[in-house]
Amino acid sequence: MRIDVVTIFPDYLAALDLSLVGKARAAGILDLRVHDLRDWTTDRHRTVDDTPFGGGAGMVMRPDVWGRAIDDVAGLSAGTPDGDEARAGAVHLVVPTPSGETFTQRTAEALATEEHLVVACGRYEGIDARVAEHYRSAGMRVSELSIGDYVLNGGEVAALVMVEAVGRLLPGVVGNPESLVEESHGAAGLLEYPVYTKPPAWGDLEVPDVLLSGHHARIHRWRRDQALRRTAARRPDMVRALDVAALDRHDLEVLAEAGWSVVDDRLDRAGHGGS
Ligand code: 6GU
Repeated sequence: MRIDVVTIFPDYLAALDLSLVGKARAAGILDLRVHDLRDWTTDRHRTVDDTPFGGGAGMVMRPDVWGRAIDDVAGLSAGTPDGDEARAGAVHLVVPTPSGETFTQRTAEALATEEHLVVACGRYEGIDARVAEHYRSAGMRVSELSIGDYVLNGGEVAALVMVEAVGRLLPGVVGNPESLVEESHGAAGLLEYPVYTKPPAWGDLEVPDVLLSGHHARIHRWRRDQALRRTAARRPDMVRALDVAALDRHDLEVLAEAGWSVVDDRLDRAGHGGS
């Protein structure tokens, strides 16, 4: 996979040289290129922003500078002549923005199947809205994505989050693909169960006996119970999204103990039921 990140703060992305993503790059699994947006400015001051039409606070990033940058890293020639349609269709443009759709593990999985991502990091009040509109019209897939309901100063930290979440899903990046299966926000729709290692007693805190028992079926059941309890306690939104048909009788007992019961084929907090 190739990922081009365009930003006015390329140094912010230096962390991607480290750890797992760094290894993926070294192994040739990920071709990650970080670019300075100012390389596509044409004026002496290397201006990337201007005041918003209609007034208001802050600055907006100029579409002409972004257009040159994206055309260049996407391999499009300026003026969109023949052949560019196919190239535009091969690229998925990701624009981190707090006003985007929520980036989730499902989004990461979808993006991990792409051949070429271009990540356009905005600063200030954002990027002129014509940029996303233009590339959609040109046949590029464009995803405006938020990493959560809080405000950052720019798209760089969100880009780090997205590149790491996508990068670790590329075949060969995570050493043991099994570790991708049971983790939180996987297909089961549950948070991960608590984990323990040596020593078996730390002060007066002991590892639950079942985990030392070697009884794999019981360990599996205990972990699932813990995942259900944790999810019930911490993420009511995830409990409501569970497919009731995929839960067994024991799952429903654990959820009932945690205050959740089935009402009209959906889980609801006991006593808050439907119509
Ligand atoms: Cl993608 N950008 C900014 N600036 N703030 C955010 C965000 C993105 N996601 C959540 N907050």
